[in-house]
Amino acid sequence: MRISRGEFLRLGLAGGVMLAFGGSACSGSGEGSTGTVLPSKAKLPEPFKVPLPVPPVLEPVRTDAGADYYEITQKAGRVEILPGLQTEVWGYDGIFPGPTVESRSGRKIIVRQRNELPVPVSTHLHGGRTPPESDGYPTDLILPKGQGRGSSEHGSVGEHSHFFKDYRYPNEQRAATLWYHDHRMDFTGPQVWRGLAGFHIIRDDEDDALPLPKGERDVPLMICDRSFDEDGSFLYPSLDPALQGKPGVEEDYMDGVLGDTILVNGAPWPVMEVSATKYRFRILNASNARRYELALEPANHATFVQVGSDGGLLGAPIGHRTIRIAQAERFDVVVDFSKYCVGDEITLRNRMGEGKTADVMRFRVARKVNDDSTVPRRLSDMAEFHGLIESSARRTREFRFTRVADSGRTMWGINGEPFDPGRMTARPELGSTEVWHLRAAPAAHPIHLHLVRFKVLSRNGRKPLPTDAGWKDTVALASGEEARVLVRFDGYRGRYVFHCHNLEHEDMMMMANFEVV
Ligand SMILES: [Cu+2]
Repeated sequence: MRISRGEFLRLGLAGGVMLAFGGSACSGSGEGSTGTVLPSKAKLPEPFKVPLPVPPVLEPVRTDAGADYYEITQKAGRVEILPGLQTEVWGYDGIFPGPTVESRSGRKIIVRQRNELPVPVSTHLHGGRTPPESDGYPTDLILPKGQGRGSSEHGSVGEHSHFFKDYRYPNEQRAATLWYHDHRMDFTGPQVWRGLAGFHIIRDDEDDALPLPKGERDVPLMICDRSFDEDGSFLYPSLDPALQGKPGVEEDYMDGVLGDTILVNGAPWPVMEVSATKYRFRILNASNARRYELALEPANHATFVQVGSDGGLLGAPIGHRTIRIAQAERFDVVVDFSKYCVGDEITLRNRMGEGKTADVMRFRVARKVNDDSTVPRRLSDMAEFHGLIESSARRTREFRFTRVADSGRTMWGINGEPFDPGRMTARPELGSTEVWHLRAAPAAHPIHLHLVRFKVLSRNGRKPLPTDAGWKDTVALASGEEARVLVRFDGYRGRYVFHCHNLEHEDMMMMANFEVV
C-alpha cells in the first residue's frame, strides 16, 4: 500500500537542502508561519460576502444502554467554496468540515468510519484519550474497496481494515473541543487539505452548569488556509496528485504548504450575523502549516476571554488582546458583542498574515437582545491540573525537532531520526509523570502528543505564555524556541505517536513512537 521509507528515499523525494523560509514566513524572527505560499490560480472572492456555515451535528444511528453508535462515510463531494465554482472535497460524509460529533464525558461512543475514497485512510481523534487500536495510528489503515489482501472481506484484517473500521471512544475525559482528522502515513497533509477534518465536542455536567453562552451562541470555528486551481479545485503541490505512490510535496514546499485563501468552517472569509450578546467560539486552527495571531478590530475593549484550552475549561478566564494559535491548537473564547452597536462590523484579523491572509472573517451586529449569559470568575477547580507537580516527574526526556539528513536527503526528524514505525523512542509507565523538554530549530513546530494532556512548565527558560494556560495536547514552538512540558501518561497501555503538527513536516517524518507500558 504505502511505499517503504527505503523506496521513498530511492525515489528522491525530499530534494535538496532548503534553509530559507519561503512565502510569508519571517525568517530569523522566530515568529510567523514556517512554509511557502502556494498562489491560487482561481479568482479569489471579495471577503465578508459569504455567510458563515456551521457544520451539522451528527446523529447516532442507534443507541443502547452501553454506547451510542455513529457512522461516517469518507467520500468525495462537490461543494461551492468559491462563488460560481465547484470544488471536489474528500470529506467525512462528503462535506468539509465533516459533521460535528457531540458526545458526553463518560458515555462510550463507537464511530464506524467507512472508506469510499480511492486511497487508504486512518482517522485520529485529536485530544482523545483513546485506546491504541482506535487512535488512528498512521499505518493502521482503512483500505479502500478493491485494495489489499482479500478485498472482498470487510472489517479488521490484521493491522489493516477493509472498507470500514469501528473506532471505540470511551470518552473517559472531561468536556473539551476535540477534532478528528486523517492521519494516513506519508499522506496526512494532502488528505486533510482535501477536507478530512471535523469537530468532536465532548460535553459534561461541569461545563453545562456554567452560565456561558449556549446553543446558537456556542459556535465552532475551524480556521484553515487553502489554495485553488483555476477550475475551483484544491491546489496542493503533491508529487503524486493521485496520492497512491510517491508521498511528499514539491521541494519548494517541504517547509510547509501555506494557502492564500482563509476559510472558516469551509467558507472563504465569511461573515456572521450576531446579536449584541456574548458568544462562545471554539476556535481550531486546522491549517497544515499556517499559524495565526487573531485580533478583533475595532476592539472596543472586547478582548478574547479565554475559557478553555485544548483540554477543556481553564480554572479562571484569561483575557487576551490577541491569540496566537498554531496548527491543531484549540482556544475556547467568549467575545462580548454587547460592547458594539447594531450595525457595527467587527473583523477577525490575522496579525501574522499579509494581504488577504491578514483577514479571517467578520461579525455584523444585527440586533440587540437580552443576554443572560456570563463568564464566571471561576470556571473549574482544576484539582488534577494543580495536583500535577514537577517534583512528581520520574524523569526528563529531551527531544529536538530539526531537519535531518537521511541518505544524503533532507527531511524532518526528532533527535536526528526520521520516523520509523518500528522504532520505539520512549516507554513511559502508565500512571507516571515525566518532563518532556522540546526544542525546535530552525523552524516553527507545533508538537502534539497523542493520548495524553500536559501542562506547559516553562518556555525558553522563563514562565509560559498566557496562551499556554490549562491542559494542552499541542504546544506551539516558534523557530528557536524550547518548552518543558509536564506529561501524565494516563489512559491506556500501548503504542502511540508524537509528532509535529505542521502536516508537511509530519509527512516528511517528523514523528516518533512512544509506548505506555
Ligand atoms: Cu514541524
